Amino acid sequence: MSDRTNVAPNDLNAFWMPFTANRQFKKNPRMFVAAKDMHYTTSDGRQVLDGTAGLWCCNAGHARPKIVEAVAAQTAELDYAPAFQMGHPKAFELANRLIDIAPDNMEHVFYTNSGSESVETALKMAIAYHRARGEGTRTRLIGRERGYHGVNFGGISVGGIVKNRMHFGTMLAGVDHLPHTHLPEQNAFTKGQPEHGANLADDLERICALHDPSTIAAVIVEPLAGSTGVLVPPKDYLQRLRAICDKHGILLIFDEVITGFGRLGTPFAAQKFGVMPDMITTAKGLTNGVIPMGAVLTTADIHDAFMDGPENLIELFHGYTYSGNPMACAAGLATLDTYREEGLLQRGAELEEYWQDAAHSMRDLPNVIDVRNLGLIAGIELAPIEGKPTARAFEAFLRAYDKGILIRTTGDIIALSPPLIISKAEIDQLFGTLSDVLRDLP
Ligand code: PXG
Repeated sequence: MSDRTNVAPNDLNAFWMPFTANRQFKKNPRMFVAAKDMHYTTSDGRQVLDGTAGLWCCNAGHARPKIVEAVAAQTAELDYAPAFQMGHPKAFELANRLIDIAPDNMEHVFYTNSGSESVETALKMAIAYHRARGEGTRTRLIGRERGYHGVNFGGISVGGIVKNRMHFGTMLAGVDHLPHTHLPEQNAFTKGQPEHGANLADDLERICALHDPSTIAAVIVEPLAGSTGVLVPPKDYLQRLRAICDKHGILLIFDEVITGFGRLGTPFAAQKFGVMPDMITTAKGLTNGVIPMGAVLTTADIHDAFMDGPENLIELFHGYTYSGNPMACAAGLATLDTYREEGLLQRGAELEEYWQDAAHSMRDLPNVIDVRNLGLIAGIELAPIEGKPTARAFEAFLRAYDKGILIRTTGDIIALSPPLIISKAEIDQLFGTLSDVLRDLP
């Protein structure tokens, strides 16, 4: 690999990196050149344990043989098929396989290429669904503070991450937000779902009273908020949200871009919490992160509302050049095979307690002000350095990388979400190294 290690600083200039401190990175680049199972190989030949499944997407680990072979074979067999007015068998097969593992009320699949596109698709479907049923006044969209729904205009409008919104103007009109569910005074260091905060769902009644329910199309939330720093839903919170949506004829969308595909020990978070949404947005683990792909799952009720009018007319004016791309479908099918053969969609439940104990063993380390967890996710919140928010966690990230573990940070929160193939010994290594890092942090 020596030929790939000598990257002169000027060579890094053209690529404007996403969500990255570009200037810091380019002064001291961190490059991966290979990956296998639980590990990345760096350009200087080190092995790094993947504590984040890439970016919450490589749930089966890296370079898994079935997926590698399926993608390679698909390029040679059928590289691309037009997505509109044409089909190919694997797109239908994958949709059926997704419905097999999805919550019982999910019956249809619309393909996208990312989580952001899945969100845009679901929001548009919600508005168009009400219109198709003769309730065209229902156009408002309700998100939640601290929510992350990707980076497109619809997603940042319903999202609640301030930095992702403040630079980009007025965004969509007709959006409102529920309060976030972060209650550290009452819930800090809770194992699993917190006791306090279900009442925060009742704020939807206030929003309904303010705007009138007849103007509201949908509520979108992450069942467990990931990117904002792992906010586990309070007990009964999602049930209450579902009940209020039902009462007022509002669609409930679960954004399961990170919680889908086994992250919480069930195929989808909806099954873990026993709350059935009307739509589920997915991406990431759908193809193990190997080929970009997203999907929106919907009920028959939503789909059928569009299946009206003359049969030779397009029913929904929406879709992407790469919707149901053959390469992505091949990757998706091989990914689902791998999950099934290795029991990975349940593995998060089997490991949950061990993972939880390991995460909570961080609680007495310096500057740790909260530990949160569910399934194979953990959030470890650090007190910020005064006047320098995010600096402490970013320093932890850099030091962890030097010590051979990949972690993610958001604000001053460390978020961990390893591939579901992680062993107990690797969990020990992950948290053992992290505790060394936290002990020595400024
Ligand atoms: N919805 C949710 C809930 C997500 O977590 C998206 C939508 C957007 O997906 P795309 O594929 O458009 O990026 C996401 C993405 C992190 C991190 O470290 C999280 C995401 C992406 C990158 C990093 O928390 N989530």
